[in-house]
Amino acid sequence: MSVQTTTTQGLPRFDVDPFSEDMLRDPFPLHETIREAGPVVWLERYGIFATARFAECSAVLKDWQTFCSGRGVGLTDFAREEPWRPPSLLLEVDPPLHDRTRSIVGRIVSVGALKALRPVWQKEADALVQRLVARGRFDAIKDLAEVYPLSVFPDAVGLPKEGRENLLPYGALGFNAFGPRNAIYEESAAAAAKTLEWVAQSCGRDALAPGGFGAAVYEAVDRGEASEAEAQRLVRSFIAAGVDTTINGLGNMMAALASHPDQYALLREQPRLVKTALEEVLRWDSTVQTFFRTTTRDTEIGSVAIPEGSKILLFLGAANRDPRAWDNPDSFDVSRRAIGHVGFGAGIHACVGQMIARLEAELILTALLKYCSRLESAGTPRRRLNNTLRAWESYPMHAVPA
Ligand code: 8QM
Repeated sequence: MSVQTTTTQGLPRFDVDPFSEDMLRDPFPLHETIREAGPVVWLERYGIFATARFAECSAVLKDWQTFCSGRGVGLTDFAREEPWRPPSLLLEVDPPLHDRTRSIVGRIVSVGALKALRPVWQKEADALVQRLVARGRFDAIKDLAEVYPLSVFPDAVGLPKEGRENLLPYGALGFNAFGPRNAIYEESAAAAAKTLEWVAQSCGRDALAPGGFGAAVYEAVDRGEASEAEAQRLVRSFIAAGVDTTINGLGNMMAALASHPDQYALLREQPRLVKTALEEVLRWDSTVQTFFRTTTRDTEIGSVAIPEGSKILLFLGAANRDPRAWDNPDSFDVSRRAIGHVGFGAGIHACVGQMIARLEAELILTALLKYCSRLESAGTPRRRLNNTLRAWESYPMHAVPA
């Protein structure tokens, strides 16, 4: 990979822009270059530190006292610049506030709380997959990955039926906003301008259907655990974090399977591998590619001095392919023990909704294995570029009925 590297006092320095369209389209060569250059590097373009190694990413994620989230988990330092929206009360705050909000939401999406949803979501997954397999040819993104989460998740939150077309542009903006204010960001900001009002309205107590995740947040208000304004912002987190992530995770799963027919065949033979396969998808093609932290004090990573107030970019997708942590990291192997990857983060901010994401993916994959004997790519896939998410715009597929 031909990117400029210089080194001062043991710190490799790069001029490359990881958020350029070329790098987002194929980030893996850059990941390897940065990972091999050292435990921490300096990105001249943005004046920030970065790490692409597993041990360093994990250590940073687990040390919330030194590497805080309250100054934003994107490139923008909230201590210097206005965030594009009021900060998330889960993602962009530190303890003690974080622990209170996290425990409210954690209870709402716990394994026990999701039990009742499984049969409903399973019926929906079976019907959708059966329909697509009967058709034979379909677009794994437009017809499946974008359809399934939208058919189950907004109802579970209790969002209004009207206006759900706002969810995708809002989510795309949210994830682009963690990156720089480049053309990708500006385009999605323009496309999402009209969604902000609907999102704010839909997070209010009166907009939410009884029995859903949203209403459960307001029950916490009624018990005195949060204020009405906090509840509105916590419901916003379901919208911001729960839609695009699962859509693109499912899309990446479909792409991984269609491009690895041997692995699909292995799953058909050994369906007990479904759960490990889902973790392997997240390791091999991490939906959330990057997050940032900000240092609260002078510190060190791998004997590199990091001053207080520094932004550090964590290449989660690269960490998940670090040869120091994984054998044959670039090979997609559904029988691998991929648990422990940082695709859901790590530490106190580890994805609170991960059981929802896993449930959706498990139900779709199980239905596929039941109804489809072979899954093949059937045309040229097209990428969707996003500053944070690994995403497909379109992925034509052909399914052979079982
Ligand atoms: C990313 O708004 C939020 O609370 C929020 C938004 C995005 C995420 C998490 C939380 C990690 C999926």
